[in-house]
Amino acid sequence: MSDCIFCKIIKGEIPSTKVYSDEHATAFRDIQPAAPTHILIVPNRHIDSINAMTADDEQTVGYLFSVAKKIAAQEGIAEGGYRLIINTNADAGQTVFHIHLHLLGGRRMGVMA
Ligand code: DGP
Repeated sequence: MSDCIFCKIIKGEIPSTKVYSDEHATAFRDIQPAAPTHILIVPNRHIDSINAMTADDEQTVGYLFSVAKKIAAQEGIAEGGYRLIINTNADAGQTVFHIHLHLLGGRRMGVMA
């Protein structure tokens, strides 16, 4: 999508601190980190949200978790632990409508709100 900020990051049209990329997914540091490690893992193909997912997207979205596992090890937080979150629509606080998996770690997480 031409006006999607994450599509622009994937294409390198706007700057970001990328930590991983391959033909299916890209990961970069969140601009407003909520933890010492806060990385967003996104599919290279634009999908608005989990609500917009179709059966064809299952592999792509599932793959984000494999990338998260790899990055958690790379960041040295795999053993200590980490949290993976996908916000969907307003009540969850989704602000960017391109599916993204938040990888949070490097501190002890509180109880989920
Ligand atoms: P969410 O609330 O789940 O939609 O999370 C969107 C996240 O995206 C939020 O934590 C801030 C981050 N974000 C928004 N714009 C940018 C950007 O231009 N660059 C980077 N690196 N992160 C962004």
